[in-house]
Amino acid sequence: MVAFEHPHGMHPPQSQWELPFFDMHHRKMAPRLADWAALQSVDERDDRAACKDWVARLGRDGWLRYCVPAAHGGALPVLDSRSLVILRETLAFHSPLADFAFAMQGLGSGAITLGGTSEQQAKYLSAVATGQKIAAFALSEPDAGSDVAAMATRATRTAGGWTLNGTKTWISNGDLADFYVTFAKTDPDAGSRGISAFIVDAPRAGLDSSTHIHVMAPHPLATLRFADCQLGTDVLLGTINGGFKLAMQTLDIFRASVAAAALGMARRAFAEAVHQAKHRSMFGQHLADFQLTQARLGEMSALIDAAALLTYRAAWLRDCSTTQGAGTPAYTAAAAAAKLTATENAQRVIDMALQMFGGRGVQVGEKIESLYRDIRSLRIYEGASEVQLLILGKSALK
Ligand code: COS
Repeated sequence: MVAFEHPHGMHPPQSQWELPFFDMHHRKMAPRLADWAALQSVDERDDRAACKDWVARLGRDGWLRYCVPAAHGGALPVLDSRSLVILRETLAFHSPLADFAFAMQGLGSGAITLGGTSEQQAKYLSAVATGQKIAAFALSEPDAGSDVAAMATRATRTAGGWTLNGTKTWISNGDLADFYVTFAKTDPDAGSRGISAFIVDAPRAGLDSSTHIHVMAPHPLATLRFADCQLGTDVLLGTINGGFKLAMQTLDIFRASVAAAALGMARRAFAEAVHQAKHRSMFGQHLADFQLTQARLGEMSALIDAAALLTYRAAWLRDCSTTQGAGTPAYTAAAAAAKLTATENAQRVIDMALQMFGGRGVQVGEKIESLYRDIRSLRIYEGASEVQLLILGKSALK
């Protein structure tokens, strides 16, 4: 499955959507999206401005509607994991930042879709679907990344609602978002059973998001500092002390889509490598004529296929389960296997592709060079590879 040259740039392969995991509406949507993405041109030198631009375009042209259910302006009755997979794979093929902008609308609003009241859903979800509100998910802390239950941010009840104190960090869309779904301890001695979720509108007094974090690939991140931040009574999301499970259920949905983003980047690197192999002359022949090159392309192709099948299986399992993301053990393990395999395999595929470019591979401005930086964080965020291994190990022992 090789990408092909489109008049407006490289086009991702489409034959994977014929696999039995997908339905007719997926097969219709995918090429429309690929055509749309190929026509977009966004100046990505400033990642914050670019992210806003992508959200506006994705909202204007209806793609963000796949981040919310139909009752609130969404494209389909419920969040459909296979549509999310197609969107992320295709967007990441063209622009990892476009994929990021799309994904954050879903991850940032996912807990509202799963656990919000009808008032909360009405207030936020249709604005997320049109791109009028930018969403964020504030879970990680300086001393609580993989170990979510160790978080120290504290929410205390007041006469008027809640007060938040603490620090969240590595927050995607930090200082850009209109609201943060924020997790905080409401019963500090109860571990994972003492965490609740809150919807925090921004900007607001008591919330400082001015510390931006710069990373190796464009990605708007910031630290959030809550200092006696006063919130009303209507901000509690889901049940009191039910925040850990809500966070895990939200991550369950989006982990399979992170796998899809990694897959999109791997497919792009593979397409670039095939193009390079066919066009690069060396020792009187093309790179593609060397068996070494053919073997390398074969290895890349197998790594991509393995990642794709696990990713599509995870999405299909969730869409076809009656519980729709309620964290069934089989689905949680399938999403973990997909995220682990697709991100690790994509890193290897991109590295192999870069090697085929020689010096050009590390030249700033080359697509393969930016992919090499773009892929790295996917092995860390939304559950590092080690967390996915733990989930799979626990599941095996059950
Ligand atoms: N869906 C629903 N419930 C879940 C769940 C899921 N996917 N995973 C765990 N739970 C429940 C468990 O059933 C358990 O419930 P009870 O208290 O009723 O028994 C509870 O949550 C605690 O589960 P567990 O003991 O497995 O939690 P741990 O503290 O050991 O943490 C890991 C488990 C490491 C898997 C979790 O903390 C994790 O996913 N960490 C990574 C977080 C992450 O992705 N961070 C990135 C932030 S977003 S970029």
